Amino acid sequence: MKTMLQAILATTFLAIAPPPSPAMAAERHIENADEIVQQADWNAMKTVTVVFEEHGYTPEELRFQAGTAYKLVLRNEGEKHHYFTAPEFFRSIATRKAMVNGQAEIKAPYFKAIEVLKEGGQLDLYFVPVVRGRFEVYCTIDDHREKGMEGQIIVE
Ligand SMILES: [Cu+2]
Repeated sequence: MKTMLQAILATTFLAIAPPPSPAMAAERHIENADEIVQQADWNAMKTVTVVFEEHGYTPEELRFQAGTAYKLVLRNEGEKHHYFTAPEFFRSIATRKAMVNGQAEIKAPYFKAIEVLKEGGQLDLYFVPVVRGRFEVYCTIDDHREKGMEGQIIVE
């Protein structure tokens, strides 16, 4: 099963060297994303949590392994609403679904930005990183980014 996934990944972007910069990342979502999601080992899924506060993400730097299944927990513990805006990153991954507090499940090929509401809002994103590289994430509300609400996402 894993070999199959590696084969699928190899036909996508992983064979490209050096890793693409964010500007070179796909303008559309990963074409065989459904296949990548189906072949991934979800029993071995890793959970990564990012906490939003005024004005920053903790941790500031996220690292993922291409081909591994992840649940990315986005939790806003701040007093304001905040965005997790990362269009290049979202287009570079195979998205399985987003879940909101176990009450709603959203299936979409990819997202551009996710707003998590203040004082405890949470969204869980299930995905498989595909394209290796470095991507930015930032908050687009008011001057939050200038105040430090930005981070790096590294896919190895
Ligand atoms: Cu913000």
